[in-house]
Amino acid sequence: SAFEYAPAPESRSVVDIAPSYGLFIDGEFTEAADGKVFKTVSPSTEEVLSEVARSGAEDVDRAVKAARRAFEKWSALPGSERAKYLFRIARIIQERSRELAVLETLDNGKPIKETRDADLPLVAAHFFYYAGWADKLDHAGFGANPRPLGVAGQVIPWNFPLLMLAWKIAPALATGNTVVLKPAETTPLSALFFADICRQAGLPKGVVNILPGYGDAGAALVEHPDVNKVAFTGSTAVGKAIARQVAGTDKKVTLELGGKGANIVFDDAPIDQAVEGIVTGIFFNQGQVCCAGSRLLVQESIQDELLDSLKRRLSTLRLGDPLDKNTDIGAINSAEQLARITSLVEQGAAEGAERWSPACELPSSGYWFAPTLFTNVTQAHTIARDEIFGPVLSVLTFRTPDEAVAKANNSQYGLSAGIWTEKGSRILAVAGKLRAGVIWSNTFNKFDPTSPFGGYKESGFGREGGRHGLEAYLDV
Ligand code: TXE
Repeated sequence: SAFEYAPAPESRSVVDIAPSYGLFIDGEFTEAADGKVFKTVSPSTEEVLSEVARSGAEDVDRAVKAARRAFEKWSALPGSERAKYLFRIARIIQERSRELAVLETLDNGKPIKETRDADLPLVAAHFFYYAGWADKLDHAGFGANPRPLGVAGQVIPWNFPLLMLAWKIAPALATGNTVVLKPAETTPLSALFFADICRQAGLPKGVVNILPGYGDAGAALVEHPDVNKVAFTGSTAVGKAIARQVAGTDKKVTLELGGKGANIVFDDAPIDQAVEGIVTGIFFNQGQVCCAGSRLLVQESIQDELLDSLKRRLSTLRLGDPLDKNTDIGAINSAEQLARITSLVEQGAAEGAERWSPACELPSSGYWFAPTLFTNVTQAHTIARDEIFGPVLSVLTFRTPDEAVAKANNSQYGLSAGIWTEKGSRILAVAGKLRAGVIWSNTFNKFDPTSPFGGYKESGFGREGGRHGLEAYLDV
């Protein structure tokens, strides 16, 4: 079975999960005003992990009011004082990273290898990085005395729950804003754990408020008249709805939406290295990554060799218990997401693309999808156009660099791209023509807090990360 090679898994006893959690408003955990709750389940087992208070409009109002009250003092603190809190939060995240990694893996379904080695180090790095900015804002070219915007309403998705929280909260606090954040309904636990870390760090009450709940709570937060800045990561459909909602108000908004990244492999690329990059590009986090390299564009002359090698590599991927340190492919985050992936894959086959998966037994409970490769894909196919957000790679071919660029840019999205070649001049020439916010060469899905991240076209607007990420939270 998928579990037979599993050595002792990282134990879930590493982290205490309470049977129920409240909302975090004004430094206290509290019930929802209407008493509503929802269950959060582990996608790999369907076990109920906890029952969580569900925010409604009244809770949003309470939280925004608390954030507004806290804003007066927080924004008046010298940057060096705000930095101390952020450094403290960063250090506590490091100290508690084992608990957080297990918690995130349980609530999200992603492999412990990823939460331990990618998510958590990046989360801490983000807080360290923005802590370093807090006392330097006057000297960073924003002009004298740049001002925070006020209360930031932040809505995040489930694919990198804690990392998306870090991308949103760290720059907001460094610049003197206060925050009301709504985590996704399928992954509320690490954000609530983070609320506890804020208390442990002695963060003043109301500076950070966490409102677990559904889309209605997100919409109420975006709508609230006392929210000055909206930051959203999620689907393009909801991003457009939010853009409509804030149009005609004075709210600032950044949107980080879907993608259909092209991973372009030229005939001079080292094949083994490219195969690793393709695998990381689309199977990291089960492909539930906005900047995933979900379209492989391979130069026609090396197609056969590359695909043979890729198939051999996919046959070695281990799918199963996400708490097992050897697991490469974990569970899909929810039944809804699994249904979305399944339906797009069926459509791909129905439209005539050729489907291939390695032999791979799926566990009997939980939400699972085998790594999947589609060849004979044309640009007209739905699987070459729509974001699947799953472990599914669509392979297209090209003959010339210009054709590669044209195909890569033939998308409603423009978030990420990859270029594999030994020729430096080609990297620069091709990168200059790609309409994507993030372009990797000879690597993929590498993240760094110093680098701005965000999309062209329907992948959204605004940048998170780096110096640019501060601008979104300042009046300059
Ligand atoms: O996204 P939603 P879903 C893409 C991916 C995926 C698809 C659907 O293709 O298959 O979106 O995923 C909150 N006002 N991405 O349905 O609904 C919601 O509660 C305010 C790409 O999960 O956009 C959650 O907190 N908020 C993406 C968050 O929005 C609303 C990551 C995201 O959920 C709302 C996730 C509303 N009207 C999905 N409706 C990426 N860019 O990485 C929902 N929400």
